[in-house]
This record gives sequence, C-alpha cells and structure tokens, in this order.
Amino acid sequence: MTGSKFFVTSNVITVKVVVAGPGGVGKTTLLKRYETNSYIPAVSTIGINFLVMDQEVGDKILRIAYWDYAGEDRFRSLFPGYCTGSTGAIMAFDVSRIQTLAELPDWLSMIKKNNDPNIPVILLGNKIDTITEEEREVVAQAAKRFVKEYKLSGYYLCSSKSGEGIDAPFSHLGILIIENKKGK
Ligand SMILES: Nc1nc2c(ncn2[C@@H]2O[C@H](COP(=O)(O)OP(=O)(O)OP(=O)(O)O)[C@@H](O)[C@H]2O)c(=O)[nH]1
Ligand SMILES: [Mg+2]
Repeated sequence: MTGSKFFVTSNVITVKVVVAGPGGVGKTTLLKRYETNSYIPAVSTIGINFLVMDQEVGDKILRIAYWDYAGEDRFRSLFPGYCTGSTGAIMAFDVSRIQTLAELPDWLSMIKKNNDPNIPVILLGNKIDTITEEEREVVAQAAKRFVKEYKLSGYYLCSSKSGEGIDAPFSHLGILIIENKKGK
C-alpha cells in the first residue's frame, strides 16, 4: 500500500489526521516511509510538516492530510490550535525510550479537548528494530494496557527503518474514519 498514488474521481473524502508524540520518536520518518517505502531519517521538525496521501477504503477514497506536529517542548503551546478539526489521530512513541509512552496522555487530552472526544486514535510504537523479541513483548503489553486505559482504537508496533508493520495502522485508521462518518 505504501507509495504515493492519487485517485482522479469525484468519490474522494478529504480528512485531516494529526500525528502527535514526543520529539524524536520518528513521526516524520514514519510518514516518509509510508509515502516512499524507503527509510529516510528525518531531522527534528520545526513547527509542522504535511503529507497528503490517498487511501482506498471499500468503494471510497480517503484523501488524508497528515499534520505531522513537532514533538519538541518549545512547540507544545501551539498544538491545540493545530490539532483542531482532525478526523483521526496517530500518537507515536519510541519503544526504545518507554518514557515516551508516558508522555502521551498530555497529547491525547489536547487532541480530545479540541476535537470530537470520540475521535479514533491509533497508538504506534516505533523503532522495533532497536529491541529484542522479549522486550517487544513487554512493550506490547504496556501498549495494550495504555489502549485499554485511555480507550484508544488500537495499537501497532513498527519500524520505519526496516519497514515492518508500517501499513497496518494507516489502513486501520482509514477504516475507522469511514465507519465514523457512516455513523453520522
Ligand atoms: N532505529 C530506528 N531509528 C529511527 C526509526 N525511525 C526514526 N528513527 C530515527 O529517529 C530520528 C528521529 O526521527 P524523526 O522522524 O525526526 O522524529 P520525530 O518524531 O518526527 O521528531 P520531532 O520532529 O522532533 O517531533 C531519525 O532521524 C532517525 O535517526 C526507526 O524505525 N528505527
Ligand atoms: Mg518530525
């Protein structure tokens, strides 16, 4: 599924997805991997980056604008304004720095406060190439607990470096966004 592809049809639904999480967890690199199917390590984002990608969901085409927000503390105060109007969210952490998971409730509360509180949110643990199978199991359990506690839509572990697990979270979020729209 990765790789840019745009559909020319009138059946396009345009939505905004905010990508949030602490600095250096790999948000921008992840989106680059999704877009190009290659590992292009990013430098720390200043403010915000955008990526627009089309996704086929059943007979619908979702045109998703990913708003990739800088994770560094100095940009935090502007986040509430930037995340407003989102139809879905990806919250990322770095599996090799598990404390980055503990920082996510702050991001989540800003997302919920400035959007429909039932917004679908996917949790993503990136950089699984840096940990062992045993550590992966521990991280998966922590992610599972987090999803339950904060009522998120699901979690995925991935690596922008190896490419493992990149497509599934994007596909899942697309399906959730369409389901949400049907319910309204
Ligand atoms: N080993 C490994 N390193 C990664 C992976 N993804 C990103 N990185 C590294 O992490 C660094 C930070 O990635 P970024 O994509 O800039 O992180 P970010 O979350 O966008 O950071 P901010 O823009 O500051 O919020 C990159 O320069 C890569 O060196 C991965 O899957 N595995
Ligand atoms: Mg970035």
